[in-house]
Amino acid sequence: MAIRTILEFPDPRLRTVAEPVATVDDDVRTLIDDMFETMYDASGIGLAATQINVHQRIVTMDLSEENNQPMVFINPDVEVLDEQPHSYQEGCLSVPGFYEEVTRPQQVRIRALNRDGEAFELVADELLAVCIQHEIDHLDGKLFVDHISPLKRNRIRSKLEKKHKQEAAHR
Ligand code: QAP
Ligand code: CO
Repeated sequence: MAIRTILEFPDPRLRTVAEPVATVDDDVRTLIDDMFETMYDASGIGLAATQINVHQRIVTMDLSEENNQPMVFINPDVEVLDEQPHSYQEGCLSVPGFYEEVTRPQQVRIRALNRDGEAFELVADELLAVCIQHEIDHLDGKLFVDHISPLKRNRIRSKLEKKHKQEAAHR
C-alpha cells in the first residue's frame, strides 16, 4: 500500500473527466487500497481517484466516527429521488482549509460496482447523499468551489496559490 499525493485546487489536472473502469481486477483493488490509505492519512471522509491524478471512475468513502466502515463505489451514478435543495458546509482534501455551503438535491439513488465488480444500489440521504454527489463531481472534473460565488472561489484560489508558492520556496 502507498500514500499518494493529493492534487490541490487550482491544479488543472483536477478538471480531467475520468474514464469508466472496464474490469475490476487486482490492479483496481490495489488502487482502491492506496486511495483508502491516502484518505485516512489525510483525515478525509471521501476521495475520488481524480484527486490522486488517476482518471478512473472510483470513489472511496468512510463516514463513520471510528474509520471502520470503508465504502467503495466504482463507476458510480446517481438518480435524483428528491430534488428538494439541501445545504451542507462542504470541504475537500483538494481545497484544504476552506469550507463553504453548497446546495444539492436531498436524496439520490446510487448505482455502482463493488470491489468484486458486482453491481449494487442504495438510497442515500444526509451526509452520504452530499458526499457521493461531491465525489462524482470530482470524476467529472468539478469541485465544490464551482458551486459557490466567483468572488469566494477566486479568494480561495489566490490563498491556495500563495500557499503553494511558499511550499515550493521551502523545498
Ligand atoms: C467531501 O471531504 C465532503 O479542508 C470529503 O484541512 C466534505 O474528506 C463531502 C479535509 C464535506 C461532504 C461534506 C478537508 C481534511 C477533508 C480539509 C473531505 C482539511 C482536512 C475533506
Ligand atoms: Co473533494
